[in-house]
Amino acid sequence: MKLAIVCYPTFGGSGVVATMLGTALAERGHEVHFVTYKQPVRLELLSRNIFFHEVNVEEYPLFHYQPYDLALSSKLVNVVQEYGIELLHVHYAIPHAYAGYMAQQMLKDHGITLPMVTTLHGTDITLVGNHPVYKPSVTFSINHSDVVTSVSASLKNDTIELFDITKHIDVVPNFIDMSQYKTEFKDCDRTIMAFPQERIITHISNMRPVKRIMDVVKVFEKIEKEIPSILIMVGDGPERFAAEEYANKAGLKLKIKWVGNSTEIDRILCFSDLFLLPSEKESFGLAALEAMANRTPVISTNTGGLPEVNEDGVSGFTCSVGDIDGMAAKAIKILQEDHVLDTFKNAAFAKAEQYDILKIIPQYEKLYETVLASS
Ligand code: GMT
Repeated sequence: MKLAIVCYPTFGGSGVVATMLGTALAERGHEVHFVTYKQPVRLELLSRNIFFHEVNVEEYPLFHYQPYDLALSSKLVNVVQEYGIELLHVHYAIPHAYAGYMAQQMLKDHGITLPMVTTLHGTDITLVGNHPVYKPSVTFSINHSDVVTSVSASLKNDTIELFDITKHIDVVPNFIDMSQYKTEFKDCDRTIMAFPQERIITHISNMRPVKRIMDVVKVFEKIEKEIPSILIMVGDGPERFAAEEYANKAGLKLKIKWVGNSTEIDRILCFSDLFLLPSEKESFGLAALEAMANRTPVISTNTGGLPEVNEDGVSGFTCSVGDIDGMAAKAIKILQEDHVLDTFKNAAFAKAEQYDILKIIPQYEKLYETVLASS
């Protein structure tokens, strides 16, 4: 089938999921057109089935805010007509589902019916979409999508609780391509980062307030007092400066490596012993899944969809938001002895296998087929 995928092209989880989905669909023979304002960071264009269409927003002095949703819906109308697109899959409701709905309406004037699948990712529901400024538009675009999916059962419940939803929501969890993790990385050399006696702890995020990266540093501060270890902080964002400043004052300058945004996530995770994700809210926690696929156990909070991904006492532990002592104690329990760490590493990998792309992609394909058959 020919489908258009709309997503954010940045380092956020929704863009990563959309890119992995589109790439996997292209490998399975579908023609996939990405429509967004920049080439998605993880998108490799070298496939005869993958196309990228850039949305350009014309700057005009009259506009205080440039109308991206207008430019996106116009681009969709053009791409759909030019390439004979049969289905639209938008990732992250704001403003993608809204722009998609507008494109659907415009295409009707050309005699074209374009079914739209909307995937809810998290902050489009729990943080941003829920704000009164956006709520009516988000509610409308969810209710007027042909199919709605959410990445966890928890996010589905949040959506039903927070919005006046008349549409059925299918839970299709995020996924990972486990075939990439069945063999050891040849260059997975931990000695480039740490001394042999040190454990390697990692955190990856966009370092927005919801990620609570100060908690990461504070948990690490406690672990480091008991177990020789280093912390690798991957990503960048508004909370980084304060956390870095705190860490330096706490005497952790040489123990924490702030590496910024990275395209080498798997390379870093493959030599990590523990992943910390103390988020305030997380609809799924894709970074935790990536860690687990790399045999890295996870200490996370028990909020949102995290307990669905990180099984407490199996792939790691889950604690209450802000429970720094609890998270540090559980981390020490995992890291103290090699045989315990090995058990958690193996269990984390086994849990990640439940989310193998081969199990999830057919769920999307089935939804596509059903909606195409009924439109
Ligand atoms: O919070 C982020 O890292 C970005 C955000 C996004 O939409 O790009 O992530 C959300 O979607 C991810 C992919 O489905 C989920 O794994 C994240 O849990 C979710 N973030 C939140 O709910 C805070």
